[in-house]
Amino acid sequence: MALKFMTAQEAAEFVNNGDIVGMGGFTPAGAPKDVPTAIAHKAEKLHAEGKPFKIGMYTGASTGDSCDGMLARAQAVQFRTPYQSTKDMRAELNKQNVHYFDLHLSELAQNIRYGFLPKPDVAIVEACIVTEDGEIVPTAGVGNMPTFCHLADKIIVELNEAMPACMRGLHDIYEPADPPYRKEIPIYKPSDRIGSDCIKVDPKKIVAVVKTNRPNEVGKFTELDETTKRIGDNVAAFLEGEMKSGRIPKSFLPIQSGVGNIANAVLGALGENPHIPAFEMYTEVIQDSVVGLLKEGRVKFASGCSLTIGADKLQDIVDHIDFFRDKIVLRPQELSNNPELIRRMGLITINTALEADIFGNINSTHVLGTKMMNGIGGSGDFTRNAYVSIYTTPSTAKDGAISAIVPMVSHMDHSEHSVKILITENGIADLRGKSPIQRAHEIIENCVADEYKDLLRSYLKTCPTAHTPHNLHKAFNMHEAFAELGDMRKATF
Ligand code: 0RQ
Repeated sequence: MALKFMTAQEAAEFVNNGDIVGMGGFTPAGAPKDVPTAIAHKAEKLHAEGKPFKIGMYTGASTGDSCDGMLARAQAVQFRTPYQSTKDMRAELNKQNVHYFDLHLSELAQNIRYGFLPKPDVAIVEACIVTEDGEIVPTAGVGNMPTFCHLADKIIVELNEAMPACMRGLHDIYEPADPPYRKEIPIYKPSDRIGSDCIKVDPKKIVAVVKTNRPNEVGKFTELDETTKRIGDNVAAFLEGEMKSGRIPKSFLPIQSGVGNIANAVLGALGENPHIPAFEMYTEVIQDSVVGLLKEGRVKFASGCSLTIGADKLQDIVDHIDFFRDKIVLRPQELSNNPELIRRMGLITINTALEADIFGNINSTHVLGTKMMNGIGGSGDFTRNAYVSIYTTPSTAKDGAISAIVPMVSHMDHSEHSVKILITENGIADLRGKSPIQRAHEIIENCVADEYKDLLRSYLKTCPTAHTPHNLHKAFNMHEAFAELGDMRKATF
């Protein structure tokens, strides 16, 4: 069946007001670009004519500005899940113009298949190869592409000529059966492959193929500073100690590492530590630092859902594809973040907190308890099922006006039951086997910034004795001091 090539504007005509669209890719890597932009322009035109136009939007994780940014600015999104990180989408959902629900990334595909959420009408996916018999080869990110393609009635493919066909073979596409028919997912180590190298669809569903030529809109990391470097060194020191004490096997265990500047810095530090053996990664986002570590042999294998790396790094992989082909695999997020696999392989998980409390509860998502930052992403999938779960954060934010460690988190994503280790630039709090009050002392003495230690010690003194001592009148005094006086140091207890 001949492929129907057309422009992005023509393809956008397949998307109607009220449709639910499943966008392929994961992070800006592999997310569609030209068609979402054309949908945004279509929305603006219809709005100017006084006509309604909004879509529901499923993705893998975040996307780039040409997708989330354009659609947010065009007021073209009715609801959005499971993760986002662009400035304008964040602003729209915090204004409640977009109904956003934050979901564990491993769950979206099965939630749609189970009927908890409506199926997508249209899948818009980026590919490096699409064939007349319905083979679609993803590019740098997979996300929920297999399920979106399988469930949608219409598929629009962006054939991105900036993404070479030699990427075929990097992917491992597999969709688990649903209960009561689900069986064990037969991945026992990060390099195991269990699926196919492409997504196979009924070619009749491919209603449009749009040729594009666009690099991924992956942002740059900020340079390492003293704080991020010290956090990285503390993570490396902790893991080295665990290995020496025999709690982590000498052959080491696969690492998962979260998104952002801190996560990138931590991986760099692990790579540089001569006492940590070369390791494997089973993670969702393969960030910039991993490419260098693969080349140096410090990372032996990286299984992920996306290559969320700069254009120069992606080019490096393409230029040396024979070297990288047996060292990288990209899977759907249902597999990269699968609780069964995380528990089985014994992942060391390292994620970043916005805020932690003195008892070890973590807020990954809500600035000062109310404003959504990005979303929980995969952090919950990994933390809850880890061999050992680590949270990292600089001890302060906004030049010290915010302490990342507070009496009570203003929103909770990961509870004390799942969080085992907290690490800041000041040190390591090992929360394993400790009661709440013991954890509070461990965190205050080892992790909190010096300028906040006395404040948190004096908070504890105001708390009536109880298993988890809290003073409900004062638990948010530090947050209130920031809201009212611009500085948590001005809190009193
Ligand atoms: O603000 O951007 O205005 O400077 O938050 O903070 O220190 O640059 O941290 O880039 O590593 O991101 C948790 C957001 C950290 C990320 C989060 C302010 C701070 C700064 C960013 P500015 P940094 P990072 C797998 C895992 C959830 C999803 C996840 C995230 C900005 O890691 O989204 O883990 N995680 N997924 O100044 C108010 C505080 C603050 C604060 C920091 N306590 N209060 N503002 N900031 N602490 C990957 C996926 O799921 C795809």
